[in-house]
Amino acid sequence: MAFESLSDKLSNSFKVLSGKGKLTEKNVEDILVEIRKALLESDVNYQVVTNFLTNVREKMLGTKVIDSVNPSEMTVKIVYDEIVSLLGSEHVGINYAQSGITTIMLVGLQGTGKTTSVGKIANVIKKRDNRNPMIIAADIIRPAAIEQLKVLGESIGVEVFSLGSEVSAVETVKQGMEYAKANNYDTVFIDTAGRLHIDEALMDELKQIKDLVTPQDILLTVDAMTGQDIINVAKTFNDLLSVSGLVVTKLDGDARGGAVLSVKSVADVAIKFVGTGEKIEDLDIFYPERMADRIMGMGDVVSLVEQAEEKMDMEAAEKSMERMLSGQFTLEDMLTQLDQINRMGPLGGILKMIPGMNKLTKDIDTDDAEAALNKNKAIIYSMTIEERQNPRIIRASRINRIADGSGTTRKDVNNLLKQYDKMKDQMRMMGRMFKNGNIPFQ
Ligand SMILES: Nc1nc2c(ncn2[C@@H]2O[C@H](COP(=O)(O)OP(=O)(O)OP(=O)(O)O)[C@@H](O)[C@H]2O)c(=O)[nH]1
Ligand SMILES: [Mg+2]
Repeated sequence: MAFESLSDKLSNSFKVLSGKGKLTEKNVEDILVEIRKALLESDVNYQVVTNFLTNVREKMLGTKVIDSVNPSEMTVKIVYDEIVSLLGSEHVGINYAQSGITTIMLVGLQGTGKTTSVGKIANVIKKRDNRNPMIIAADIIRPAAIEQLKVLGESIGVEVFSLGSEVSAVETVKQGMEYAKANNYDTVFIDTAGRLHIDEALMDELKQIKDLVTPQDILLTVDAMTGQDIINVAKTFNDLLSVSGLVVTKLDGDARGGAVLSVKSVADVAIKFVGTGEKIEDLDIFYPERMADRIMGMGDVVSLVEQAEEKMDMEAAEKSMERMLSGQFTLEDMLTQLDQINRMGPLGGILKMIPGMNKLTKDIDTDDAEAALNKNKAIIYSMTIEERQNPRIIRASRINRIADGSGTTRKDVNNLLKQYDKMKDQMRMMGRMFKNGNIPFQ
């Protein structure tokens, strides 16, 4: 399987941090050296590696280290996110036409898997997207190409249109499109001829076909086994034809995988499909996260990442709870809480259990609640720092100023202050319960 050794090397590099309680600049540099080695040895493009490490370093040094999340978990998460972003972040699907026939043209060098991929993708969209596809055999160069396609089409129940090898590819496509229209097909695949190298004759023919039908998708097949070369191939095809997506084939082989990791960021073409074997069902629709899971090579990387996030949230929640329960609750804390509720973070659930806060958040799912939250935030924003930290000084004249400043009424400001007083009392009470050994919220 491709990426196997990259996976091993990455997992090994994370070990540099195991047992380390804290992230220092020194151990950040240590692990970056290891990650760099892992990427370069796996054939990731040099420039891509450099950018990758810059981003990881920045995130590692910029992330507040939280005691309960160990540095190696944090690093796994940061590297994982960076790989996802390298792979394009977003899933890009087939670019179906709003109306009329969607045409998908497959291009690529000889033997990279054009014909096989046409069959695989036609099969998938027929079943999954309920499309009614047809295939045009526009490879008239390789003697057995038409026959290969016909056998393939038959095996998936998709009609293959061909005019034999005596009629030119462009003419075949022209008549094929008319045939598709007359027969109510909604998706047409064009299987084109491959060449050993990119040459003018090939590009001319592909351009003519492109100009004739203006396909919604031009998918370039690249063979993962050919390594860094796929970057140049992708760039060249993209320059000449404006490719809309890549089909990376033969990822089931033992390709080092680095080129696949680099191609999106260097050639700026999204990967849309991945071929994982010779059989018709050996096709993955490309999702950056899934590929990142695979590259990280840790079956449980996703749960690891989730756990790390959860722990970070819990830690933040506990810290703020501690403060509040020790009676240090200020309007500033309240503002932070309102912000958190706004973001609907996991803290929302905990906050809802706090008496008092409950009132402010009870209609949390409605637009009204959102407006109320924002109003309360606006009121606190209109206060001075001193007022936020010591709300007792807020009397009549200050209330007028705050109401004016936040575009609210005196009543709104008074309500917020009452709410705050109540919360503070309740926090104090709970704090005492806590000290007496009772556990709140159970
Ligand atoms: N292992 C593996 N083999 C594949 C994959 N995709 C294609 N192949 C094999 O690669 C070989 C070439 O595939 P084709 O689909 O004929 O490639 P092509 O680009 O149409 O080739 P030409 O038409 O000759 O340019 C065949 O033996 C396929 O079975 C894949 O994802 N994994
Ligand atoms: Mg072919």
